[in-house]
Amino acid sequence: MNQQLKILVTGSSGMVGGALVRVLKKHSCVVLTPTHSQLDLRDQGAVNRYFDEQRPDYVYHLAAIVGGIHANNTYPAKFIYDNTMMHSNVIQAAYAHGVKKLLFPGSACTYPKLAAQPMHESSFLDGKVEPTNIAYAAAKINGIVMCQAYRREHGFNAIVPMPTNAYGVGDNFNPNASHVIPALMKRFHEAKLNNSAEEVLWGSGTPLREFIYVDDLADAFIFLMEHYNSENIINVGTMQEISIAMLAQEIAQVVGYKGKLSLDTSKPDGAPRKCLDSAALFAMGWQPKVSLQDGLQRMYQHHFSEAAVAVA
Ligand code: GFB
Repeated sequence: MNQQLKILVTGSSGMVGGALVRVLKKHSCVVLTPTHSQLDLRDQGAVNRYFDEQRPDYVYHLAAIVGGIHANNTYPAKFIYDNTMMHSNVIQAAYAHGVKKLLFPGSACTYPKLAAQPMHESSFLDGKVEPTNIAYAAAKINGIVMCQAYRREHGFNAIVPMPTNAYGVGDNFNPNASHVIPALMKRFHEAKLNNSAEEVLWGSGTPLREFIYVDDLADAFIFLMEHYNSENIINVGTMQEISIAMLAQEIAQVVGYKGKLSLDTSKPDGAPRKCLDSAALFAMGWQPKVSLQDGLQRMYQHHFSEAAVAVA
């Protein structure tokens, strides 16, 4: 990427945006990273003024209200309103200001709950989504279709990678909002410190999930920004799946928690299985580099090692 290019990354304080900015800053380009207090992306006038002043060449629209199964279920209005407003304003402003290309991530949860596994891109809009995250999925579907519509009507180069569940350094550890990996890592760490004999997992432990380490996801986004130009959505995953019960054991091992694991089946399972078919991306020459075990180790070291805790 050459020196003059201006790249706008919305959501740079989030896990994925943060990882992307760390990589982009190694390139010689200007990276724009407005914070929420500097630019409220839900405000159309403010977004237009920002694009008037900054004139970015490329946009990664990564700002989003995200959360685990509990947050999705509890705050559906916030998930649908904030996300729809943010991407509508950013996509329209990017098109209207002559941005060369925009990347908008969809989500694995926009695929039908009972889609054939692994989920191929052709499953999109082919059935009902998982009800616990319907508001988030509806917002993402709106953004995906908007990218496709702007390409068809205006020739605007907007691309949509469909990431699987991401985790890693910079994740959200708030128990009311977190996804399964940060939630269990924090609980098991505290259980280890408190010598707790038993920790509880939500649900049946049987759902299957695929996880991508955040640095791999950022790497895939940059790869697609450089090499992909199509209205077709494209999956970004690892094609490795694991049950929640097995995942809990892996996390317990990384943390060093040796107590018992039990199940709270009154909590929702969500989708029974969510693995993406990422063959199209792999055929382009991209592959993930970080194994689940390595990613969990990196994340635990960063957030919970003695040195990390001393700094916090
Ligand atoms: O990561 P998670 O919250 O989201 O839950 P989804 C994954 C699985 O882990 C579910 C189980 O079956 C949970 O019941 N689980 C077990 C736990 N223990 C825990 C725990 O302590 N905390 C959490 N959070 N889960 C998300 C969507 O679905 O997928 C988002 O809610 C987003 O919208 C994301 O799309 C990619 O994988 O079920």
